[in-house]
Amino acid sequence: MTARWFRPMSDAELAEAAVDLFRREFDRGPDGVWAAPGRVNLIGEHVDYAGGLCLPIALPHSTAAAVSPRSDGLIRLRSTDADRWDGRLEDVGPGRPAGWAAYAAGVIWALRENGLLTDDFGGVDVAFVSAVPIGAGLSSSAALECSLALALAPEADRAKLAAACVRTENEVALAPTGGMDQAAALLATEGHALLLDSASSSVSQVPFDPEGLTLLVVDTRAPHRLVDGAYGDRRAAVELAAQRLGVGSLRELADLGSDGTDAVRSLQDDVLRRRARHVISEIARVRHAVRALHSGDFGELGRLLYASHLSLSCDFEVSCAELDNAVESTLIAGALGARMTGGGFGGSAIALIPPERVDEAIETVRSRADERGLTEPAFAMVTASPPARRLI
Ligand code: GAF
Repeated sequence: MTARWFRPMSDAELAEAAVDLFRREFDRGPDGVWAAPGRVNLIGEHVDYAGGLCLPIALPHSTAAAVSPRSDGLIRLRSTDADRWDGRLEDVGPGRPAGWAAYAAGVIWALRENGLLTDDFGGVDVAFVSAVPIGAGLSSSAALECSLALALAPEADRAKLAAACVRTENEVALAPTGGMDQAAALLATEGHALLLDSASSSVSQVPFDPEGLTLLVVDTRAPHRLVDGAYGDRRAAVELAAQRLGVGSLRELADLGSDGTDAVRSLQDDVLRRRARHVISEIARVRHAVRALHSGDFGELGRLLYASHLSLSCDFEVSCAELDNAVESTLIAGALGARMTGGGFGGSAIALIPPERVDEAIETVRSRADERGLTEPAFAMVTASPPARRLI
């Protein structure tokens, strides 16, 4: 049996598919088509909402939005992956609408709230086509939000667009996520990982070109949902740990080095202590990873990836059988390092692996998944790709 792949679409394919859907649904052509990528995070997981550092790359897989304005106050949303949604501008606000439309219509509300759309905005028709697999922990929702945000406010500062898309998730879709995914979609650049400092919201580009190595993504295809309570529980625990330790965020302790680690040890509650230990140690690993990338030390980067996975699995408890299998199997097959990426509880893993070991890694992941009765995973080989952009 051949392995299952999830493939990117070229910009031309995406644009054509989005225009086709738009024409079929609305009997006219769009004014333009914009796209935004999914992401994998190399390292720095579950730290963005603690003021931490993360290091995502943009994927070659993008979501496209074909868009034309309206003047009658209607919003009409279409997607190849979801039901049609029609509503009015006044139907959109905190907590509404429900479902996938929150992530698209919510962008309009958030852009207006943040002063990035004029008050006379009169509605819009949108057709989405996505090559980012949905529910795979690869930020399909951020790709959707950011493609539409760029279409509606193309001249706006990209960091401001990202902030509006985070408001969309937090306040309209009610998903208590941090800001990593939207920053990656709008601010990452080709050939680089984006070093995001969530404390200051500042970003810098770190060259990511692992010459002679492949970055393999394993979509476990296990169910994954960030609006489920577990993500919010982790965020609440991290915030409670900071409160008990008398700091505004755990980042403040991470910046103290061993004094910060000692402070975390003083937490009486075992669960809070382990959650905080993950955050502090993960921020340190990001700093090491940036140094490893600058010096081209991919062996060290690999060790950091696996240390991150162990911390996420043991201290933060957001891994699962499917993710552990992807990580262990790729390591057995010769990966330099591997880890779950994104929010966890399902979703995807990454492995940094010599190209001649990729086939064996895929076969090992698949056969061990089969032995354990796990869903058959899907694979992609990825490079650090361009951010959100206009296609036509
Ligand atoms: C999800 C969230 F959307 C991000 O903000 C981040 O917290 C990530 O999980 C975990 O690092 O992708």
